[in-house]
Amino acid sequence: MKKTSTTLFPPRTSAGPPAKFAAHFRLAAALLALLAGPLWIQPLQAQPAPPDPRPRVIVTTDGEIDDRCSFIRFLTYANEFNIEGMIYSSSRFHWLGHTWSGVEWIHAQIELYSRVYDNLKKHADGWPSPDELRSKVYVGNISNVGEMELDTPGADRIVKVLLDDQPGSVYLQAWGGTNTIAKALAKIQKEHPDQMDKVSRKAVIYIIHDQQDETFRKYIEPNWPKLQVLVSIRQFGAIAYDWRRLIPLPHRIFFERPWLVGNVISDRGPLAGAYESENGAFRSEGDSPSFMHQIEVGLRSLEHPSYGGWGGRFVEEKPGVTNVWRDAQDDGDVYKPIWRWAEAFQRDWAARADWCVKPYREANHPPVIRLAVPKDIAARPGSTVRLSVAGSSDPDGDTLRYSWWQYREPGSYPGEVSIQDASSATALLQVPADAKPSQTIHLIAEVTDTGKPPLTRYARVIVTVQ
Ligand SMILES: [Ca+2]
Ligand SMILES: [Ca+2]
Repeated sequence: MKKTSTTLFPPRTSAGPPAKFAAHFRLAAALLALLAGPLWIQPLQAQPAPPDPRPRVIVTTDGEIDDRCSFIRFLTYANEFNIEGMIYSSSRFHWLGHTWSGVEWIHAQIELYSRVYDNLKKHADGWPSPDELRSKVYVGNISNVGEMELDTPGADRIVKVLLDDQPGSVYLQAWGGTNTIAKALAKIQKEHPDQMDKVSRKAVIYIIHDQQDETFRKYIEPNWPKLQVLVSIRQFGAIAYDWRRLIPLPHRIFFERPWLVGNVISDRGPLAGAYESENGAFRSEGDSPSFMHQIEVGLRSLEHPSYGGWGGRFVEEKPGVTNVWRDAQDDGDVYKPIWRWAEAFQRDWAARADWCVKPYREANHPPVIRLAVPKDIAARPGSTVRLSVAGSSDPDGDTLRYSWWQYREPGSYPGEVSIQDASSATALLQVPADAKPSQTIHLIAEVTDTGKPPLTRYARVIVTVQ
């Protein structure tokens, strides 16, 4: 039973540093013991574990049927995040007493997760135990649409995480209204006004549709102008109820009944089996982009909202006024920043469903990308830039296929570039002679294995013209 870490960011265990680093620590300790004797060992052992590099995330959800679909996918990626909270919240569609799905369904899904947890651990490190997940479930502000007056355990949990001293961003996902998040921020504003700058730097809010209640536009936006907010107003629709109309045909088959039943729902255990499909076809997961944004697949999407990744791509709404980012368009299509990755993220999810039930050797695991050139490169117009992911590997020993392509929209050079050997691990970019200083060109290395289902990981190189 082979077990490897398939995450790019190894998880922290409570006993010490991430698994990949632990080996280095042990080796370093052994070498030091040989060289310098035991006196040197003591300070090394006393070093604190490095912080968990995974994104810290808090889900707030209104429990709609498509939230429940999204949550099943979320749990199959639970090892990719440092999950700090899963919080019931309201929306203009759902609140206590109004088409409300109750405050038990998250626990019910965690119960299903507990039945596949041991098998998931065969495939990757970092899975939270079911009890750890249960301890992070809270009831937030659910009494009415937009209610942000009551002190609730959910809002208090957000306050606690935002005020703590752990490094890194905290991603607050609004799968419903923003009212529980707004309540937490209002409490910080009232009781800890000196912490507002820190919280503005630390929190990132990802909102699915800004009209699920009025608390974002009426309270958060005017009171927290520096806080980064990504608002998916339309692009989430690509994988919501209207997916059949919005996803082009080559990608659409990964949402239709034959593919979904055959690759995700059927024979993949109780968690995937509980997916509330529409007669076997994809129903809707309008809220999934809010966490797919934080799955580390190599696209560097957390570095800047305009870069784009599995959770979509964004442009600044009111430059210089607020830090709010809204839907970008790729090729003039507001849905393309999501659906352009659909084949890859659906197949990736199918592999996760396999991980729920299959032994390591019978499931696929994604390639591990090794970027052999700097991720940021400065180059003169007319020059040739070497791009390389040579040395990338696959934990299953699969053959890798490569595709280098220009992601034109996030770059500021407006034209198309020529890439030589674009289907090889190492390619050559011809920087256009008419490129102007400070313009940027984004190059994506898409690396796909030959496993079943084929899995894709990426690297992004950003060339800045000198
Ligand atoms: Ca929702
Ligand atoms: Ca593989």
